[in-house]
Amino acid sequence: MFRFNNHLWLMHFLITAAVCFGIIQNTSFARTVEYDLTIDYKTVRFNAINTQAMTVNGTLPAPTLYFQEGDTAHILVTNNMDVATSIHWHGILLPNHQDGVPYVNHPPIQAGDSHLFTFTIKQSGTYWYHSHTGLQEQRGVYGAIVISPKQAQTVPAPFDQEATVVLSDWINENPDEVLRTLKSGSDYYSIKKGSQQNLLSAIQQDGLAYAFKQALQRMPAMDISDIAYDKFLANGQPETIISAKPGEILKLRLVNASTATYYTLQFANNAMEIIAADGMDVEPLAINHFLMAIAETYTLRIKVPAQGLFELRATAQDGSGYSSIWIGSGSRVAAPDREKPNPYQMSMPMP
Ligand SMILES: [Cu+2]
Repeated sequence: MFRFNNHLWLMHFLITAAVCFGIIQNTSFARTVEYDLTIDYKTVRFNAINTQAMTVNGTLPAPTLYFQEGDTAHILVTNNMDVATSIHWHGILLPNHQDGVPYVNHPPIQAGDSHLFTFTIKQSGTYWYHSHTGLQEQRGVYGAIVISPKQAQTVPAPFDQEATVVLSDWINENPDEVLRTLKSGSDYYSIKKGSQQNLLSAIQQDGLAYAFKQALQRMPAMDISDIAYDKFLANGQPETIISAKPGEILKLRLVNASTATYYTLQFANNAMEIIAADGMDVEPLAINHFLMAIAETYTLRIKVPAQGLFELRATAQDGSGYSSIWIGSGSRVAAPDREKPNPYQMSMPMP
């Protein structure tokens, strides 16, 4: 009898403990993080002309969404435009029907409608989100997603601060018009950025043999980027500043949300370290410069080398322009200009 009572007491204790532990777990870990994202038109002026962008909550890029691994995301996307839209969560592990690609995962978000996305955050790192409808991404519907690991942390040692920069390309012309021009096979954009290929430029750039071979094969002139962009942007501006003291160590998350631009990243004349790529931590790699493809994310460890404002320059691969991230304080130390690629050597073997 005594033994039986003792057993019951033990059961009661274990159940109570399990329930309490569950409650504690719920309150300390399983947070629900809510975001309201409204997509609407906005007039912007990047290059002397007012043009119509599509923005999320009125900003370009869209607001950075912060989560912690284990959170439940509740993201309400409202479409205030007069055309359908969508948001795709790029690189996020989630159930297929939450992935946001119209006609693949669920119907588009129609004009005036809202859609609530709900999913559990199962990873950490740097990711991004963007419209998956028509050419809306080119118009400004993109933003970063930053997920911290499960252990609660703000800026982890040995970093003194953390920043996120979204790189993008901007053209004043309506992207649908751009696509029409490209499909017509016109030289319009190569003329606009001065990269058109003809007999004279072939002679000047030592590319006569290459141009002759291309002509024989009836191949049109190739360029690294088909489009002549009006501006390259870092967090929605040609340049952005991250204030830091000499010796400080910065964790810099980069997202390439461009539609058609790869960038070469170079930090003045200093080394930097890649510590994560596409959300995954990697063995730290010290590097002088690197090429960043469309839709990639990288996390860099950057030490402010001395007194000065040092330029981390993102140069478009075709050499047609760049955006700048200035890091530090004081007088400016620019990154060196990169040599423009020779369009007559693009099919040469790599050195
Ligand atoms: Cu994507």
